[in-house]
Amino acid sequence: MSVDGDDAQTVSGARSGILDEVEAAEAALRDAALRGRIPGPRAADDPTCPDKPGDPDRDFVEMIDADQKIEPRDWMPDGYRRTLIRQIAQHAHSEIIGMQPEGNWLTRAPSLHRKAILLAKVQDEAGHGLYLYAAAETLGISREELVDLLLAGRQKYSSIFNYPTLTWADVGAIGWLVDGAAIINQVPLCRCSYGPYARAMIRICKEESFHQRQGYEILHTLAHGTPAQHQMAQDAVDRWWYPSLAMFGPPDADSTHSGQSMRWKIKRFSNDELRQRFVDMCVQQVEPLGLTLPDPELRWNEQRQAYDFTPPDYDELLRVIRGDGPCNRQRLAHRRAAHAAGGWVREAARAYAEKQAGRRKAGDTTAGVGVATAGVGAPPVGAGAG
Ligand code: FAQ
Repeated sequence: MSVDGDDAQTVSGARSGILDEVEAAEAALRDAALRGRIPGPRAADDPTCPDKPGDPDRDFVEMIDADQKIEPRDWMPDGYRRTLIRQIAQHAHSEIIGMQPEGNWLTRAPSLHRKAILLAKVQDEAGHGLYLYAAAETLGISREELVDLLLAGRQKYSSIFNYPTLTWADVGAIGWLVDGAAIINQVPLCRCSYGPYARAMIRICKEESFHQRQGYEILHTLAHGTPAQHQMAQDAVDRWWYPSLAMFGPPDADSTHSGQSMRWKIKRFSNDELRQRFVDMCVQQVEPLGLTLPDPELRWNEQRQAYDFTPPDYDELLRVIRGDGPCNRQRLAHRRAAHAAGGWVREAARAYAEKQAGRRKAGDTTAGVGVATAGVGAPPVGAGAG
């Protein structure tokens, strides 16, 4: 059974609302580029801009206040650069490590059709990781360095990917809840003040919206199947609900970076604001599934115009972030092994690049054609999304 009638409207309504927000962010990016920019902030001693005695701090704040994008060649405070590298790297690593829980079901998907869809989805996550590493590279750090930091356990990835996928229904719960949380968190990042990150997020959000839909459809099918299938779907939702709520990070009062990141317009909403949005969206969507959310305290609060809910266990979140979740060791060990096994591919790519560079030097203009990157580093905006 597929999602149809009113049920389809519930999930499609939320989906098109999300896509509308992404389209609006994309249009705003285009407008900002067409409007022309205030000359970007330059370091005070920048020789390319002698007639602009610099107050780079002031210019930077002016650009942010005017909702213009900071681009890679603009001067930026060290803290802004460090924060972006930290967040974008953590985001990229999450996409790559996040392939493992669902990848675990590729060989056991219940039909060829399901397998093909899941394969495409897992492959999309790899693509997201690559756009994000490319965006981070525009800040002056290489992908190799970032990968080394991940493998050495010195950079984080999202807590959510340290939980196991025990049944096929978990693949549905990840799509609906984990991708759903990712979208709620990431749509505002399409308006992030750093151009390359904002542009990467436009494309990622469009794809995440399809991911959420596919997870919802898996759960809907199971929930309307046999009693055993229904129970499997409910059990998956029960296990993934609180870890999904924890994805939004610590509560605002304990969030180290939110205040400054919001002033810099990297983050547009606080952790708790986004968590609330997610809860309100899920309450709407769970009903057509015929399932329930595992929270007896969940109820509409007329005064707040939002649902009250039980927060996740933040001590558990801290334990998982520090490396003590159910699958942390397994996830990193698997990534390290995959990285080592892929050494020959990197070696071959390096040899190919060197050969092409040699040919270009020798005057061959066709050398290297067709070798493209994600192109997130430069305006104009919004190309090729969808
Ligand atoms: N897990 O001060 P805050 C996906 C850390 S992608 C681990 O509030 P911030 C797609 C935080 O880094 C999912 N660590 O931090 C997919 C900081 O540590 P530090 C990933 C966490 O940055 C779907 C400390 O706690 N999405 O799912 C977590 O302002 C399906 C204090 O926290 C992104 O990365 C956590 N949950 O806000 C793929 C989105 N929460 O560095 C496959 C971009 C917090 O000081 C399958 N990132 N920490 O040692 C963000 O929006 C933000 O970085 C937050 C955290 C909201 C995650």
